[in-house]
Amino acid sequence: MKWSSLEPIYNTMRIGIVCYPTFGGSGVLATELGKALADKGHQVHFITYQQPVRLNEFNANIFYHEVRVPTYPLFDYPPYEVALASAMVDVIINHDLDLLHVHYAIPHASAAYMAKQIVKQKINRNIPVITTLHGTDITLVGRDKTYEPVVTFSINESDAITAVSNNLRDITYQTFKITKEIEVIYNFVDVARFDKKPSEAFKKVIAPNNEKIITHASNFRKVKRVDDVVHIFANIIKEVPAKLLMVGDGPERHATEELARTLGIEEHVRFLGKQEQIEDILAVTDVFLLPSEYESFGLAALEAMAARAVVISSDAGGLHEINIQGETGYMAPVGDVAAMSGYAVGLLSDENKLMQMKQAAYEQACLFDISKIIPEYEKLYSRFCRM
Ligand code: GMT
Repeated sequence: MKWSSLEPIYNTMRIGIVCYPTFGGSGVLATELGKALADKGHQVHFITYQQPVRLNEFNANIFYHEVRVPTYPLFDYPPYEVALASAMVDVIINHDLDLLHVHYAIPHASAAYMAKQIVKQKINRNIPVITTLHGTDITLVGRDKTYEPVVTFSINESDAITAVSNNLRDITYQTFKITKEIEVIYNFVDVARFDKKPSEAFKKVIAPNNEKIITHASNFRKVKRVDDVVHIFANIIKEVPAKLLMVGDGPERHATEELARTLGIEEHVRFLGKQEQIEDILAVTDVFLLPSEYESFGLAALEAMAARAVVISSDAGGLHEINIQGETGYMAPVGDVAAMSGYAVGLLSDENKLMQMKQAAYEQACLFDISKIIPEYEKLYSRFCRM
């Protein structure tokens, strides 16, 4: 209950949070936000099709409502959005929610619009809807013609819109005809959770000869350029003894494992799959690689920095909004494997520089600590408080 000592700036609220329950950044962020709000005394209702992965502790202020999508032989595609909107209506009315905060536009913003209309008609109440844009809902999926009209409409119909970085806000304005203000509220990290003492026993297992530890964590989608991670690592171990930890799973995993074998470096690479205790892995990490094609923000990078790992990444999207070139980490153009390898080798060969940058990365992460960002969401919510 670390929040209870803080003075609330207004009364507590009943908040509905809609997100993807998986390991993706938007779901992680939404879950951590809900947990923090519950710790501050707000009542939080998660509405989603599965228990969110980071929702792993009991809190009397947290409620989880599972969206069930009944199947029927006629449905080649079970209508999740309809089931979700109906669940939203049920929770809004029966738990007297003050507002709905949806994370990731598709299909959450349009389902929220539908729920809003139904609640208006049923009980003549206007339920405020806040939509937080996370990245691929805008940059990859949302801009596809198949979805664009609905995405544009439902974003514009939201009572407030937030984006997780300036870069994502700008891209949203460029991509869609948005008629409202998009407010930027940066993603956050619970620094206290990630600033862990490295486990010597774990380190010994991973790097028995005190090799440097390099980590990558993602959903192994094309946008993450996981093959670049392996190529960068192959260059690193030509100069510095090191081990690579690949955390997560997704469509590119098998090809990436194959690449490690083709390059003959498989004995130095461990594919760990999805991991809930990412902070234990980050605690032993020296360098975190994130060479993505695009990152609206790069929550994984921020979590690594909070764990005192130095992030070497592409300079795509909003990554430069969290990392400072040459001070807290390094960035290079997308696909510039040689530059990212060079930065890593230079850093890992200079122990003083490595220590100094790890500390700088940690201090930078502290600027995005949960205690600084949660009040921004509360302030936003308070604009919609019922008096
Ligand atoms: O990175 C992903 O593919 C997952 C995706 C998601 O929506 O779960 O992450 C996006 O949202 C995160 C949380 O706001 C951001 O930190 C990631 O940068 C963003 N990913 C992309 O923009 C590719």
